[in-house]
Amino acid sequence: EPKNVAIVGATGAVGVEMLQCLEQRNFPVKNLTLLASARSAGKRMTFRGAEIEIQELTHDSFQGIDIALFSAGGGISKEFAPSAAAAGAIVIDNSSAFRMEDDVPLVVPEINGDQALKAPRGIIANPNCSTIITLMALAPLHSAFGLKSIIASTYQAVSGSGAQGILELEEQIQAMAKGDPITPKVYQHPIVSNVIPEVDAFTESGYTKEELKMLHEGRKILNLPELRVSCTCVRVPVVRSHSISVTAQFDQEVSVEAARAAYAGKPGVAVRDNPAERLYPVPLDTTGKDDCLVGRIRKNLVFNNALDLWVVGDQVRKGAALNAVQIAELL
Ligand code: 2RA
Repeated sequence: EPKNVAIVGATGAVGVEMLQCLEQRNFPVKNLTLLASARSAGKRMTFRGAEIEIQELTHDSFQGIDIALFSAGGGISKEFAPSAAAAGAIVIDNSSAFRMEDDVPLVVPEINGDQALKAPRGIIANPNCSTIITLMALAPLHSAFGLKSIIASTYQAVSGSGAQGILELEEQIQAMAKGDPITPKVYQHPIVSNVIPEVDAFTESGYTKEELKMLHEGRKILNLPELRVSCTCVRVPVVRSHSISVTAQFDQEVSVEAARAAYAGKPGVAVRDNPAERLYPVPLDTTGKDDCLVGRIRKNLVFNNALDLWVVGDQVRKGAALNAVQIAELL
């Protein structure tokens, strides 16, 4: 029956997309509460043709809320998610704040949706966008051949840095066109006509937090504690879709035909793979769309029982907002 839903971080790139997903998927919303910082309070957003005024987020914002979708950064989630849960809401959190907590399920509905029904703290975590998109391509292959290891390089859209990232790329494209100087604000280097091998903070290991998310979240979501993952995450001048180049090793013999067949009937992912027709996934084709696309499937030339593939998906949608709304639909 209809639910009272709150979006925390309603004005952010993901928050806006969450509202659109609720609307487009006809989620049974009784009342929609939009919560954001004091700076955004008072602004209005439109939901199902009606204007809704944004309210300032406080610890008392969750009375009567059934489902609270959070996408306002880890700090806000850490501070306010417990209050939302205490008020009786189920929290679906897009930040990394709770993902690795043992009593918080980390859910991609098409892969481990049943976990969403076991949320003892009233908090369910949405995985990192590049992890979701990569696993949408690997889960069907894991079922078919038994996944052992992943070597991945990501090509991550600037939307992963939020609206500010999209603005930075747009501004720098203009500046470059006019021959104006380029002063990076969001990233360490110019992102226009460049690629930056630094997503999230560096750790002692030399890997960034983003690269380690693929390892730790991949193990938890697939329930494969021995899964080996080595990942390089790169920011590229693309607006909204992440692309990932993957080499995956399996327990069993693999073939391209069997791999393509493994995707048949799998929701949320589709094969676009026909080299003769120069058909393969590209970011502009997945932007604004629900499905992740997989192509360039071929047997790896170095390792046994290994496949190379290329997967692309909309970072704001399936990488964040859509996945969160799909978890809400499971509830
Ligand atoms: C990024 N995955 O792309 C991170 C957070 N969305 O920056």
